[in-house]
Amino acid sequence: MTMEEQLKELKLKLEKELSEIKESAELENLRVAYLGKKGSVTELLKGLKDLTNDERKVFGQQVNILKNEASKKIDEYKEILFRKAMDAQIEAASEIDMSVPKMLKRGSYHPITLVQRECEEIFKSMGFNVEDYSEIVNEYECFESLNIPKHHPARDMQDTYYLENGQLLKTQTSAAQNAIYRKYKDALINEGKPIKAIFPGRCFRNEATDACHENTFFQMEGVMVDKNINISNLIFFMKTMLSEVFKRDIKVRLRPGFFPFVEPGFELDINCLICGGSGCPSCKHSGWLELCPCGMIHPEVLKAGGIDPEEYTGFAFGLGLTRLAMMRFGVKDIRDLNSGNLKALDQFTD
Ligand code: FA5
Repeated sequence: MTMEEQLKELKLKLEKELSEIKESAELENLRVAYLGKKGSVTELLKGLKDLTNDERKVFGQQVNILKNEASKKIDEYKEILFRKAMDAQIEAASEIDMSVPKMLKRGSYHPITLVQRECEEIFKSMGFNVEDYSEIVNEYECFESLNIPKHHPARDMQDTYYLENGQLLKTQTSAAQNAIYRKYKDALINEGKPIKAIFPGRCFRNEATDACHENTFFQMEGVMVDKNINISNLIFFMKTMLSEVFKRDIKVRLRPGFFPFVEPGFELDINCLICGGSGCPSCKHSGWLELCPCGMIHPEVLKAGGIDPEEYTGFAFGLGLTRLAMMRFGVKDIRDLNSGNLKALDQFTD
């Protein structure tokens, strides 16, 4: 076969083989087979030495053209294969939700969220509005409007984090009471609509943590104001809420409690469900857990909210939502709830 025929055949063979290639590994083999040290084109170049000077000039040029063309085509093909691979990857990726971490199973609600929602549903079914309130408040909202003037010793029990502008992180959901009274007082006074509201929220206190105390925890405040509201109304709502949450009879006790914004004031404790009442770290070994202080709203607090205490009375309670979640899900240490440890948390939920 003449050199010319060999060139022609090689060119056709290369084009055919290139068109059949599907993967870049095959393409690399082809490059070696044609352009490698022992490749067909390289062999042709080596054969030039046996030709005459004139022949070498002509064919040398043609072999070099073939070599450059082959190299260019192989590069072009490489680019085509790369694009195809990228398209396939993009198509596969579009079926995946990239925002979901690959290793995690489907998320679940935090135990406190679940208990909060349950309580909200219970109170909504009894005609209460659910209100939202900010975590950063001022001293008037958190203390003064609640009958706790500056330098009152009750402030010592609720040290918190103060901002440079004088605002503070709220220590209790009671901080929203004044705003709620002001929001609904006109409807109460002019239309005779009782104020019935709950307001769950995160609270902050600068205090040492243990199995039943956190520096950041949730409470859910509830208030009802109307004519002739009394302690039996308060006890009815407390009992209904607890029996709905626990779906069984729970032993509770009511004892006197001091809060400057209620008169009289009570501490509502529940029998510790972790130890059954025998005493454990979760209940500070007392068998009882302080869950929901409550009482009849102090006349000064109603006055500060624009409501005449001679005409209206009301009750307020401050449910410890985080502690309720502990009891509901059998969480022995309150700190697990803020730990962000999924292994600890997802055992309590589906
Ligand atoms: C109050 O915060 C009052 N504002 C509650 C109140 C509202 C009384 C309306 C009367 C009328 P106390 O500081 O006891 O009260 O907290 C209320 C509940 O929040 C406690 O019973 C407890 O369940 C929960 N709680 C308080 N401190 C912590 C804490 N450090 N960690 C977890 N839960 C806490």
